[in-house]
Amino acid sequence: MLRIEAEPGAIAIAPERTALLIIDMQRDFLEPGGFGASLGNDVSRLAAAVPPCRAVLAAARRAGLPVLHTREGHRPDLADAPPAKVARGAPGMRIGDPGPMGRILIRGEPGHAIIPELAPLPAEPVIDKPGKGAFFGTDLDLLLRNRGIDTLLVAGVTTEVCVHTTVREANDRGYRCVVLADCCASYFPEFHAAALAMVKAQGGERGGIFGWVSASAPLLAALD
Ligand code: TIU
Repeated sequence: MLRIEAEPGAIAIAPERTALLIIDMQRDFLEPGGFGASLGNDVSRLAAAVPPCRAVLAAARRAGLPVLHTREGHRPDLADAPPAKVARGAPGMRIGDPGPMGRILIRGEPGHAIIPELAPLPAEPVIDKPGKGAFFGTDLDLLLRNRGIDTLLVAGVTTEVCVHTTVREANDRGYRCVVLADCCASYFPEFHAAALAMVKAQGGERGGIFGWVSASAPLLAALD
């Protein structure tokens, strides 16, 4: 067992039952001209999460932890995109509209790709998800259960949207979640802070209401 310093208290993890889950580190959210920018966001705010994510990804690979990546996006014909979600963007910048990185938030387009710094290895599953949560409409739960995973180290963007939704879904399915604070980011620093506070609130020795929050450094120290 590895002991990770975290809040509201340290957590012991069994490496053979723990996976790293990296949420939506896609060009569409981190680079100008994609879905994140189309919603009016300053995408440069997400850049700080990339180096810690890289370090954790490298350490997880060295330690032999399963790594899974997710991508938010839709079929080219938008059959899996709820009309209410498509209608949300500004006209001409909606899901499926052409942008500088191809059609916005559409599978197979350049903007849908995971950023090169965090590119998945061939053996690492990539979960394509139509929603904010990584369990909704995907086979993520099946993949995790088949590998005997009961604990998730969660990184990615954005903290209060897809990371938090996924952590909530994971809780209801019985997984323990450790959110890696500096490996997550939001377009809104105050939402990032609040989302992390929510995870670790109402807790004690055995975690907060949604799990644990740790920085990458204690995890790296435990893994290396
Ligand atoms: N808008 C926003 O903050 N996030 C998303 O739409 N998706 C994810 O968080 N991946």
